[in-house]
Amino acid sequence: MPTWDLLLTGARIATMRADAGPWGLLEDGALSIAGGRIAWVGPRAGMPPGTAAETRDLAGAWLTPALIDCHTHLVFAGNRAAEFEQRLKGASYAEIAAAGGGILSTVRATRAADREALVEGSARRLASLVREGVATVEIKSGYGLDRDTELRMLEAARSLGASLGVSVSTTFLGAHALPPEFAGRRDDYLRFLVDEVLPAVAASGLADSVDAYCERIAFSADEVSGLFERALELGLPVRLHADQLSDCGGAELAASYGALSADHLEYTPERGVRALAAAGTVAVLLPGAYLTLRETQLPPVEALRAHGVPLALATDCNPGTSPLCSIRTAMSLAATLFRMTPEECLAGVTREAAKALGLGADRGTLEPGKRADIAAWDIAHPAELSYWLGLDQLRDLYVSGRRLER
Ligand code: DI6
Ligand code: FE
Repeated sequence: MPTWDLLLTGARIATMRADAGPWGLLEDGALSIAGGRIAWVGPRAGMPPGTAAETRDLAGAWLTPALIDCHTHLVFAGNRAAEFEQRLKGASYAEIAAAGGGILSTVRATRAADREALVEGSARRLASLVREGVATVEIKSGYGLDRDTELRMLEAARSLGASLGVSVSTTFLGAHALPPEFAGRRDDYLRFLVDEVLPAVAASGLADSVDAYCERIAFSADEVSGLFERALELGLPVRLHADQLSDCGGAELAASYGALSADHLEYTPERGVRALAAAGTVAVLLPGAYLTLRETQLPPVEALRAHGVPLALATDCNPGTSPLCSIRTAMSLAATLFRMTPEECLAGVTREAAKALGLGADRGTLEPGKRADIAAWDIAHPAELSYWLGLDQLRDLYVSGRRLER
């Protein structure tokens, strides 16, 4: 007879298994946990005999996979509220960037912050996500743009995860902007990234993937290619900020390198969508940036759906284009602005977000063998998770089978 560490009963369960009908739904379900993993999940009536060290009756609460925010820049110093005011008065994001503000203003603040200051200043943003049921967060570097500050950001990201008891997937985003000391010397900066910074990042083991900002105001497809080739040589998977402000061929570029994800995609044309589908690259949609920039070009949701591209959702939490520290709000925005269904929204922050991080086999659905990262909700139906704006409905969050104190 199996012995379990914890048995949860009396729950309604949205397993989010892709092969188990809408929401992967189980009424009157039970779920058992052993060694931090899901041991069994199904209707209570079909539960095999076993003994549990602890049993909890959830009295009708809903269980879903813990949420995953698969695209954030939440480690940085300072903020850009002043720039926000300028934009409200009519200045564009690109104009502010061209005048040395934008990303570079956060770079100045971040370079001046030591590791403790970065951790302390970013903890509240991560805590906001965790309070909403997020147990896995991707965090990018990209506000250092020199070797030491990039490494310091990645260290800060890792230590934040450890101190809040959640799991952090780190991404090196050295190709985010051209730093001032390389002004007019783009090729030199790319060579510096490829020859010096990327190898140091790979050797440090501090990054799980490599990202780049492919955009007219950032780096071209050609420039990104050299970086991606080196990343793959060093054994690091890639992902891309693609086609956010213009069609730069970003989706096709990401697909051609077998990227884990291509993110934003507002300006991606049909051929880009087809390339993502063929490569199995996850499309990560970021409605917080769409909202904040008052964008009007919608990402090609229907085409992505029609071609079977996996659709994930994330906050893009960053000080410039998406000061959003709420994954629940991202879900609601994706439903209202992008017309994603509530089920697609929940899949987008669980199963598909796990895929975007290369963690699809380990988490993102409730099934035996996966990590027991589970959210318990006081809701009547999981569609509510994409419906309310700003309502705290989380009852409990389990990370690797242990209830997180919030
Ligand atoms: N992600 C990014 O990296 C850029 N836009 C986006 O959605 C810019 C971030 C920033 O302005 O700091
Ligand atoms: Fe981003």
